[in-house]
Amino acid sequence: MVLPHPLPLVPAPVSSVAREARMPVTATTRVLGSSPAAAQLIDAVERRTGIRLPLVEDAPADIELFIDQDSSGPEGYTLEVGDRAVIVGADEAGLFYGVQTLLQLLRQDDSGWALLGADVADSPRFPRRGVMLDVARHFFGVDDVKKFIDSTSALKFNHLHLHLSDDQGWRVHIDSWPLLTELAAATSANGDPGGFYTKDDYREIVAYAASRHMIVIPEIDLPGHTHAIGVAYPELVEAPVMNDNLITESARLGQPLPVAGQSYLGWGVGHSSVRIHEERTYDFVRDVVRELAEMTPGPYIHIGGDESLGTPQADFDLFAERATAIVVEAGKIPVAWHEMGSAADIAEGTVGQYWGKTTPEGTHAEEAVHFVERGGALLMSAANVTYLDMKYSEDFPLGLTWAAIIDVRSAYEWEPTAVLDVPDSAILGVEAPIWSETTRTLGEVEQLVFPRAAAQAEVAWSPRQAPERVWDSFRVRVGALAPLWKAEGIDFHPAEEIPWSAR
Ligand code: TNX
Repeated sequence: MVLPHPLPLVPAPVSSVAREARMPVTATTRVLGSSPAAAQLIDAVERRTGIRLPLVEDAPADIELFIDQDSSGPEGYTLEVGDRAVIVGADEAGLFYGVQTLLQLLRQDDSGWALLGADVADSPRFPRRGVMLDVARHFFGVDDVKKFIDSTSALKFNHLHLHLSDDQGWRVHIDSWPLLTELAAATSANGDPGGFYTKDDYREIVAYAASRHMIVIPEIDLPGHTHAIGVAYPELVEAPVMNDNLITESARLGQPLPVAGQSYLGWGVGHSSVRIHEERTYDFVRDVVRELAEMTPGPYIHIGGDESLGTPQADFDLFAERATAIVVEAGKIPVAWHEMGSAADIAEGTVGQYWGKTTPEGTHAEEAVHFVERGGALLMSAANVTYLDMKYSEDFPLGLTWAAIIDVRSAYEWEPTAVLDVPDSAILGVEAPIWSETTRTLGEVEQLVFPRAAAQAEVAWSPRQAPERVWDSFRVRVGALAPLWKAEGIDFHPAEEIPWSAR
């Protein structure tokens, strides 16, 4: 067998050396390990090959999984595949990631299924590697979200940001404000059906994500992107404020303009705001944040902050200060889109999410830097490279174009510490958002997400200086994920830039 070079691993590990021999995988290949990762390995191998590997309780086994806290840093693992395969995780997450790497080494050739021989030592570059799913513009049910968790955690993403509210709908039940889901959840963009998560649904997503080592970050977008709140509670929001772009784009797309108190079916932005000088608004924010915090074990609550185009600057800043303080009072770390960095007294420690371009425009950079001045840190979601809802090419049927047309290579070739003038230690990591204006089904989401999420996974995980961390290597390695994605039923886009492998 010709040794594939480099090994078909994405994200590229810290170090990996191919061995000559391959290890056959058959129905007698025994798995030893008491961690949930062992059962996850067995299930994934069965989905891929049809072979159900036996789980044994005593050595010797052919594939062994165990934890040794001293073996590598947090989330790290080592993996050897020779006559036997051994995965040693530094923790449960590391073991899970070792399993994901093992699954990428599993290949079929003329003599059957086998693991490519390898020595791998690995741990992440950035602690925070995220994806965001917009369930507000189009709603995605619990099963869709679970599938999204499976497919992205396999690339070693460890945070799932859920964009739970926007002008088009409110997607999570809040006991103290029940009309949100009763009156403002039924529709999506274009008048498509909506939906919402009950508290049990939300808890089910959080638990499922945790079983794949993903932390859920819930976002309630404020003070703009709040038209839906006004459908349920008109007294909380201002009348819609039109802007030129909204008017021309709505006309071009044949979409209606927002009307106070009625569900908004277009996807224009910047027209809505909660009432910043009403105390009742802060009662609302406090209740929502409290209820979300109660069912969110992760440390973060995202309170939005983007594109409040109709909100006077001083009001916006006042709101940013009060809303981030409310999150801190609820015992959570606030996360906000970078615009909230305009507020001098934004709560200390707030994490800013930068969505400007890799060459910052306007006031974006100074707003982002202010989070660091306030003892916070930054999450990089540069729109012209990480936005998964941008089209791959002008004629791609799904997606938008405002930030850029993003082919796989441009999604891959950027450096998160080179965008803003802050110390490298202020960059927590990378998040790749998928906004859902144009995607109605999870399959459509997947076409935009795969393969570009794999590019962001590598940017966030792999060492900057790794020899494989170059496009010519990445395109071959990501092409080798095709058989895995097909086995998992992921509707990836077979981009022409990538040499896709059959097996
Ligand atoms: C901008 S960037 C938005 C979203 C849209 C997205 C579409 C940011 C924080 N907000 O409201 O859905 O563009 O690409």
